[in-house]
Amino acid sequence: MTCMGCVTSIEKVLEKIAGVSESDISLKKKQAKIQYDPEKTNINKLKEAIVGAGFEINI
Ligand SMILES: [Cu+2]
Repeated sequence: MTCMGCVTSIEKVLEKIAGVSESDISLKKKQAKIQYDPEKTNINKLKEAIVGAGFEINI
């Protein structure tokens, strides 16, 4: 993740996932804060979506 384009891409991917209420991605820190409903989704699904979009993620 190196620019605002990447940030926007990841946010769009996350927004499409059912249960995600908020995503706050920091380019500087290379961190994403994601609020989600654990009954509707889980961290593995979020991870798969981000990896599927072509990004690396460490949880
Ligand atoms: Cu980029």
